[in-house]
Amino acid sequence: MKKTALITGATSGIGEATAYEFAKHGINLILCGRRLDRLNTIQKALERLTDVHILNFDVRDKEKTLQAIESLPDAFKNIDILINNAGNAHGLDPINEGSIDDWDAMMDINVKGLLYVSKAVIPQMTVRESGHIINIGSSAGKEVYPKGNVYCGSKHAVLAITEGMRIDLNPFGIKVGAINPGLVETEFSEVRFKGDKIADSVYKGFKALQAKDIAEIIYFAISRPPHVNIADLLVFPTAQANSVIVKKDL
Ligand code: NDP
Ligand code: 8X3
Repeated sequence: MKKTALITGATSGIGEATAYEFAKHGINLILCGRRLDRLNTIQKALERLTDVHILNFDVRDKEKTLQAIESLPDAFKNIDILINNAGNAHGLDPINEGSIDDWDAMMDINVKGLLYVSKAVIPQMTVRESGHIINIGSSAGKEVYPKGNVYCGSKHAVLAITEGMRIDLNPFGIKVGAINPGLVETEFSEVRFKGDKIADSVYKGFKALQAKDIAEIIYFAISRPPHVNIADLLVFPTAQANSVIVKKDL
C-alpha cells in the first residue's frame, strides 16, 4: 500500500526537494507551509506522480496547526511518515546584540512549531503502532558557533527532543531520527539575513550541499527495512570540516 508523508516547510529548500524525491517514489504527500502560491505550484507539478494535499498554516499558531492536521480528508488521514523540517535561522548576532523578535521566531518555529505538528500527528501513530518521524536538526545542533547562540540552542533542542521522542515512542514501534545537515544552499541565508546581500556570500567559493542531497538522504532513511532506524545522521559538504572551518577558493 502507498505510504503517506507529511512534510513541513515544503515550499522551498530541503522540504520542497524532499517532496519531489518522495513523489518520484510514489509516496502520497501532505505539503505544508505559509506561502500558498508555492504550495499550489508544487502540488500542480507533483500531482502527475502521486496524490498531493496541501495545508497552509504557520507552525507558530498552535490552534491552526492542530486544526489543519485534524481537517485532513480521509485519503490523507493516516500519516506514515512525518518530516519535521520547517524552520530557519533569524539573524547572526552576538548574544548581547541579538533581537528578541529573532529569538522568538527561532524558538517558536524551530522548537515549538515542531512540537505542535508532532502533537497533532503522534496519537494516530501510537494507535496504529507504526510510523516514522524525521526531525531536521543541523550541525548547529551538535556544535555551537560564534553568533549562532539561539539558532544553535533551537537545534540542540531539536536533537534532545528527537532523543526523547525515540525513547517514549519506542514501545509503539515508531521510528524516530534526526538528519543534521551542515551548509545547504537554499533560501536559508536569505531568511537569516532578511534579504541582505551578505546572504549571497555564504555559499561562495565552495560547493555547498544542495537541497536534493539532503532529500535523497531523507528518502534513504525512510526506505530502510522495518528493523533499521537511522537515529542520527550528520552530513557536511566535503569542503566543510565543522561549523567554522570551510575550505573556500576565493
Ligand atoms: P528554506 O528557507 O529554503 O526553507 C524553510 C522552510 O520552512 C520553508 O518552506 C518555509 O515555508 C518553512 N517555514 C519557515 N517558517 C515557517 C513557519 N512559521 N510556519 C510554517 N513553515 C515555516 O531553508 P532550508 O530548506 O534550508 O531549511 C529547512 C530546514 O533545514 C530548517 O529546519 C533549517 O533549520 C534546516 N537546516 C538548514 C541548513 C542550511 O544550511 N540550509 C543546514 C541545517 C539545517 P514558508 O515560508 O512558506 O512558511
Ligand atoms: C544551518 C547550518 O551552519 O548555517 O543549520 O547554522 S548553519
